[in-house]
Amino acid sequence: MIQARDLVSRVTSRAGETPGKIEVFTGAGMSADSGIATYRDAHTGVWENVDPQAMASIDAWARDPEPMWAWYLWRAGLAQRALPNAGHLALAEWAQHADAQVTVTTQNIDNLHERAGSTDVVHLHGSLFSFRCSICSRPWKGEVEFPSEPVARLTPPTCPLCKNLVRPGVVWFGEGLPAKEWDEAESRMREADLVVIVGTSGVVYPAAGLPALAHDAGTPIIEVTPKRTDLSALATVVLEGTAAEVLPALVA
Ligand code: BV8
Repeated sequence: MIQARDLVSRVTSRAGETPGKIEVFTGAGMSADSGIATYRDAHTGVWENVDPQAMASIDAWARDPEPMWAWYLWRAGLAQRALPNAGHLALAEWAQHADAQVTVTTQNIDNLHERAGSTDVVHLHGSLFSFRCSICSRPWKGEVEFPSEPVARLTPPTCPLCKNLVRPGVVWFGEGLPAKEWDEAESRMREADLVVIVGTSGVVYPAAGLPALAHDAGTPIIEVTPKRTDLSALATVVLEGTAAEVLPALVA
């Protein structure tokens, strides 16, 4: 932790100079302490009970959208009932009080960073709380009820403009990431003076390739994770522990 604190103080104590830039890159482990299952942790991963290809891909939607719509609304309800954890709150606190610019780029589709008070959060894989027409892509802002229990099927609404099905505003496997968010994430990684990676296995591309941009630029990287990941080799220092334990200590 000493080395991590030294990396942080080098960025935040540039009195008189332009404030340092800290980019925080988060994955499902960031929300684990809020009770939201991660994707790949064996005993709890959200995909433990669901086949990822069956539920998070375009052809699954084309085949049968109703189970997918039910699964996403259930997950949105889980996320809505979850609370930001001490890790989310520490990051929001850091952005408000550090004399550095702290930005968050997340692979997560929950809204816990925002609800903790982080302001400029980039979502690489979309959000459980945004919806759009599956054909004309018009944003859909209608009323939607999140089920409190998992249900097998729900019928998606239809787009008022073209009458096609409304879909979740998330990125499925085989789909490209949103261009604006991707470009923003790339430039943040390239311009950061320090990168903090929290709670991602580094398995899902192209998002998992982002920290390499910072590493190639010689930027120090702190990784916060309970166990080593595919990204640990890029880290200057790996802080073993959970987001809710380590981030408050690091920010303090
Ligand atoms: C694309 C939204 C092309 C939906 C998600 C073979 C090799 C390489 C790549 C591929 C390949 N085959 C296919 C691909 C591409 C594929 C991919 O990467 N597949 C992987 C599985 C191999 N990628 C894609 O399809 C992407 N699109 O490539 O498109 C293209 C380009 C242009 C035009 C058209 C097409 C799209 C990927 C996005 C998929 N959508 N989510 C939904 O959620 O339903 S991905 C999903 O995984 C989430 O976003 C999640 O965040 C993300 C990454 O997972 P992690 O966040 O890392 O979560 P994970 O469980 O893995 O890890 C959690 C970590 O936290 C663990 O390390 C754990 O130890 C740690 N942890 C646990 N507890 C805590 C903790 N840490 C801190 N505190 C704790 N308490």
